[in-house]
Amino acid sequence: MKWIISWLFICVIALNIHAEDGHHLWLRKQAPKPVKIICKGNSPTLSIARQELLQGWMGVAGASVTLTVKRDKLIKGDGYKITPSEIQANTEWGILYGVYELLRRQQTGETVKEEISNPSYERRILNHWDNPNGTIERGYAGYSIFWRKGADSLAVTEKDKTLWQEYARANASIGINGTVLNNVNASPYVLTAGYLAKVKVIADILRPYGIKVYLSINFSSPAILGGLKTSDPFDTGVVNWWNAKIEEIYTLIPDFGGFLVKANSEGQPGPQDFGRTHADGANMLADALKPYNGIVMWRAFVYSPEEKDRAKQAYLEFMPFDGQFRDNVIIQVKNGPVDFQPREPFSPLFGAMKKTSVMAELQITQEYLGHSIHLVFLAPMWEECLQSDTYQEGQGSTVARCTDGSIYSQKHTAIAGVANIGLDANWCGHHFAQSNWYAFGRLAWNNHLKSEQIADEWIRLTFLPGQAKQKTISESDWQQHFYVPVKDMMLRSWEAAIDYMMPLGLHHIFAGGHHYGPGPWEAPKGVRPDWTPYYYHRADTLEVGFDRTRKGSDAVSQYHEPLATQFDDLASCPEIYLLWFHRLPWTHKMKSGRTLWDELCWHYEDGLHEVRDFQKTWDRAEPYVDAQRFTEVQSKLRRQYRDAQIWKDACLLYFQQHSRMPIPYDIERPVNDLEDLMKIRLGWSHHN
Ligand code: BDP
Repeated sequence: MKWIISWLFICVIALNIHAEDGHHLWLRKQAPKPVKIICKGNSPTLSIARQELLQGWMGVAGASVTLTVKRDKLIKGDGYKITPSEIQANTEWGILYGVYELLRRQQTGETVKEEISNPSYERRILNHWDNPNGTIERGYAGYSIFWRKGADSLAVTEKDKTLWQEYARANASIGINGTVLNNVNASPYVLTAGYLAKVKVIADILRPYGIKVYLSINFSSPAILGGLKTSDPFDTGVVNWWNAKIEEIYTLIPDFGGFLVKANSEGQPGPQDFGRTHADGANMLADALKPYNGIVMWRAFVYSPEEKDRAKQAYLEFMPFDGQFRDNVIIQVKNGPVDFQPREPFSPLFGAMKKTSVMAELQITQEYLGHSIHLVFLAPMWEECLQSDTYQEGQGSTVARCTDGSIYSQKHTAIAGVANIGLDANWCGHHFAQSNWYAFGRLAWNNHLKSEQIADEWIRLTFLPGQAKQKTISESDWQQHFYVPVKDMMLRSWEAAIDYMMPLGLHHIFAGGHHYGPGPWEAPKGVRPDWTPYYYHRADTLEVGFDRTRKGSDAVSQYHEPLATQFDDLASCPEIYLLWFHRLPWTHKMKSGRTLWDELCWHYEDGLHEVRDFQKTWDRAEPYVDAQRFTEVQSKLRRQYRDAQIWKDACLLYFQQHSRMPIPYDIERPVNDLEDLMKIRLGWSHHN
């Protein structure tokens, strides 16, 4: 009996090892072909490059590859030149990036001619909103991979080290070269000796993969940690405290990247507490970091309850300081002017700050896009933002070009993505959420990449025909029945989510706190008005929408012409931003000929139908994918459909109380009662 049990146990373990839990991301093992590597140098980074080639070569069997670190005028920063048999780069990291590119091309079947690839941004950074106790703000994939609660929070185990190495490899494979290890709502304690010792261990593991570590800091650290009476950036004691702290950090971590700062925002301390400005605060830290080549990423995410239009505030607060920041300060601006909503126009700060380095902050974690429950591929959203024309320096002044140094001579260029990574076996909580981590890295490397290309690569790297449930699958079958429909689903998924949550420019109508489900009925009662949906939709029996035209809050004027007029004028305002910029009667005639009310109803209906369609697409894909990932995604899609139905019913029934118009009869009737929907509080757990 005993031996049967142990035999069963061994079988279970063996099965588990082979179960496809998604941990390998887009880096899947296949039997490699033999390859000869010619490389003169020797270093930890070059050994990784060699090992990757040996373990992943899918090119011509027995081919030789030469790796050469040699300067070339056309190769910039950590860029590289590749041919099918050679990789040349200015730096070892460039070699590593070239190796990953070559292997990726072999895997996806894309050809390689001689070509040079240079990164769009010098710094391509993940922002982890991880707290020292291991929880993650807006994290939906389990606890932090860096920190944990309890007494052993500062301990480092072998398991941690392996995980950090896997993390470093995944990032390097898509060109990410920096990571902020803690939440922007920063605990001052990350700057204490115990935490810094752990940061050093992490930095040592990440270094060979070309990844620098950064920390978010709390502006009041000198008072809280140093016992000083103030944290005023003009106080000599405070300056000395930061100088000493920064020296301590660089003694441990000579290539430390710098600080990320959320100051005077949502209750965080900052220079304004002492009558100083953002520039005063940022420059004080920048001066202290300068001797070590460190940078300050100073966030522009600010708003206060007094401002009549939250969307205007970052611009109002930061524009007066254009040109006053040190050259090692970068202003980190969220893609939209409010806050990572399902869809926003780009922030008017992009391109407008001409004498200051500006970087975009994107959110990979799906705080406002269905957490790790909804399948939403975010590359199209980021592409829309990066390719938006600001017109600041004439046509073609896209957000991408205004931030990557092609238009303004920024000393440093960077882009950040708020990570969606946690301890879950598949890292991101949803197998398809991995595609957003992948997409961020690829766009940070090349801000002109198309979403379709990114989806294409990711699917081919992540779902190998050899892993499918059905054993014999021809390449053409896989293409037709898996690759094409799944790619199509990914590319439609963002627009679908907008449709069932907040179409036509509606925004921030989430239930308070969790930002998952609908709460359009929530109105200011003892809560800050700008933290309630009513502030954003302002629906009444006549109209709906936020008037940001010249007659309203005049947010349109923060955009450069011709955009200001285009957004202001109802005839030219894109309908995707309609209720963002305009307050309109329910009967307003849309381009389709429908009333605004009918159009709104149809968007909710279409969004819901899309999810139904995604379910079918995925069910049909069953033979072409392994059983575990199939079932897990299938179950998430079911939940997504149920919740999309709740979104539709909640928004239509709530807004109908105002519009007092019938839901078009061709649309499926709501299946929930508004009263019940209004009672749902949470239950929107982080995990499905
Ligand atoms: C908001 C999040 C909040 C973050 C904040 C930020 O709800 O948790 O701290 O953004 O970016 O969207 O600072």
